[in-house]
Amino acid sequence: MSQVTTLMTTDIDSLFLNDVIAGLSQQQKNLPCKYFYDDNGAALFEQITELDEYYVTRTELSILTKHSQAIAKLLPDNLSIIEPGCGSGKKIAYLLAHLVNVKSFVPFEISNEMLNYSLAHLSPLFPELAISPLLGDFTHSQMVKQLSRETQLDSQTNLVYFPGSTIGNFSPLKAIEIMKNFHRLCGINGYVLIGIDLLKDRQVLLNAYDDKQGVTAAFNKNLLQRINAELNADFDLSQFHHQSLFNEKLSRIEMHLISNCEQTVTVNGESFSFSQGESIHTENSHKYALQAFTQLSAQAELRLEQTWQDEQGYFALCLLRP
Ligand code: AVJ
Repeated sequence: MSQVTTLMTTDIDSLFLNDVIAGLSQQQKNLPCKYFYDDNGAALFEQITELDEYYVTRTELSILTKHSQAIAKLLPDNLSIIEPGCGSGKKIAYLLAHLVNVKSFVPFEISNEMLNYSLAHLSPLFPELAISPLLGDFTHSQMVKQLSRETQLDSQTNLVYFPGSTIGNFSPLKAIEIMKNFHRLCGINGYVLIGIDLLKDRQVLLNAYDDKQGVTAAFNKNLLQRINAELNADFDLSQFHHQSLFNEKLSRIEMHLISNCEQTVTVNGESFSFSQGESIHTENSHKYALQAFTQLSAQAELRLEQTWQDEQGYFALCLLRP
């Protein structure tokens, strides 16, 4: 079994507590969406990807099925592939199936559970492949800098693979910072392949984040459950409900948890009061026009070389290069 390298500057539990306290102390209460993915949250997200309303995963996989061979043809031999936030590691398999002589695959994940899952999934499929798993948070620029120094990844040619429209979770400014880090990681002759969710009919977007079965609502509320379990908190889950909305001005879906009543919640000894109808903002999912994404990439000094889309124009895979 491959050796997992851990890129953790501080204890992950105290980071979680600090982030939760800081988020709930804001005027507009918020919680970082990266904490959705504990074991239960990761399982709920897998369920979301199979919902009729959630076109995102299905559409991206159809693009990968159709175009992986063409994408692979554009990439050189002896490539190292880094996948930040690889999750279950299923999406890289499409590309790996068409690439020869891959030097190494580096799954980079904040969840140990998901990292192990991706290893267990990929090792038997690609027994020859050198897999070097990394446990860490790719949103921390310091960690990414440490990574490129220690592994000397920046002196070779790499592909940074970032599917799933994970980039949509970040504000444009943070997205630029992350793409700058990808620029550094891929090396001067490298490649960055990013999946983005495109702007589309509002109702299609809203349905994707508020499904009939309530899986997305459960996914959203699981964050409170996790905070209760891990941070000694007492959120009453029956007193919050899920809400999603489309913010036209900022071109993003927002998910919120709305307090059903006036109430006080305690987290690790600190009290937070909620008025009736007050929200905790839990996630943004930015939807891009290709033009806007091209401009964003340019600010990270990456230029768009090629894109692949589905027939409905719901989703795009974008190949970027320094
Ligand atoms: C994993 C970030 C792509 O924004 O669509 C799904 C997460 N949130 N349903 C997204 C999510 C609610 C998802 N990403």
